[in-house]
Amino acid sequence: MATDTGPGGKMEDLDLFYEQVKQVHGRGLWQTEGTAKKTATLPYIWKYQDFRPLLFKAAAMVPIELAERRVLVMANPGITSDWQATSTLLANLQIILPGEVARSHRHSASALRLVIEGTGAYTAVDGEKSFMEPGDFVTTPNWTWHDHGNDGDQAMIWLDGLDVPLVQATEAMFYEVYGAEQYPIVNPDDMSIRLYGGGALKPTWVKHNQYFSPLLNYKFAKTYETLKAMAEQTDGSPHDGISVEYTNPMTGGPALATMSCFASLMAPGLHTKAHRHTGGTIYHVIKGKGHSVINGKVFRWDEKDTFVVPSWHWHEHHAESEAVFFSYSDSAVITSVGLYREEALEENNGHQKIEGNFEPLPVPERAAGVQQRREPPKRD
Ligand code: GTQ
Repeated sequence: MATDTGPGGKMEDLDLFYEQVKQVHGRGLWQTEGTAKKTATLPYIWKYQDFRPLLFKAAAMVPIELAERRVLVMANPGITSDWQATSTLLANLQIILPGEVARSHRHSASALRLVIEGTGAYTAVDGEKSFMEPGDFVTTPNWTWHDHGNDGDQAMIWLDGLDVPLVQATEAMFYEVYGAEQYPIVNPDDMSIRLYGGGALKPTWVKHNQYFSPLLNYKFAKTYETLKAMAEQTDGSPHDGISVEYTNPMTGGPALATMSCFASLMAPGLHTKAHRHTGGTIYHVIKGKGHSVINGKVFRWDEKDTFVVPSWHWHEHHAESEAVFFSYSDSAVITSVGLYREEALEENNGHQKIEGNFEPLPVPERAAGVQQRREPPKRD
């Protein structure tokens, strides 16, 4: 058996060598995809008109006690797992009917809500109810107890953003169910809005040195008013229009440590210039209609649609009416570790060459069994 072949040894010796490395659970780095690995996340759009009837069907067919959260995930067809919108984030639609409660639990993943329709439901975070209205941006920081309830008389639907894939990639995922349906209410309703919702004014006597914002609900009325006031003064960013970040009022940092969250206003007819950056982003259309061009493809959007611009993809937006986007990305994480990178398109006055329209993709084959599951998995 030849074990020492010298440089450029015979093929059969190399095969033997690779086999020996494999037997000890090793691999030559040059045999792997290594740094050539490309992202899997595809640019994609999920139409609300497709999902809304299915959410109501889910509400009729799947009891909330069974589902724990009655949620339909928007699964990126480029990603092998069956429930991710990007490599690091989830984008889910949750429905809750009048009188229902989605029981209390907590997890080391953080969550956010962007309310789509209905009023009268709340998210309770560590014993404080925050009542939700369309366009509100609601935070559920990591490891806080949270349940949802609907005290109103209409179904309520919102977009859930979570950083679960990111947390799972670091193997830091923890999950716990509370011992009762709801965590006890210990604070007045909407207390955090009164304490921390003052915009540039922060309370001096509070020491809040957590990783996340203490403000649980950024009301849409206030966000919209701020955006409109800014629009009287400026065109804002050439790439994103009048665009603001939801911040932690105590630090000026991101509202959630792992997810950067933004609202953008675009005037009717505005056509932004293309750029690309790291930080795969999920956009939700709060208001308006138009289209975005992502890596040369046209994605038409209407109110309440959700779409993904993956990391390092060229994108520009064209608002056909006044449009407001909510967006979130992992850029809070990548910026903090020096991985943020951005480039503006120089040629053609900053506009991409159009190569065609987005077409929905066939549903990919995923790991056997994954799509057949009919009931939620049992958890410890
Ligand atoms: O509302 O707590 O979409 O735990 C996925 C997991 C929502 C929630 C989701 C969750 C929640």
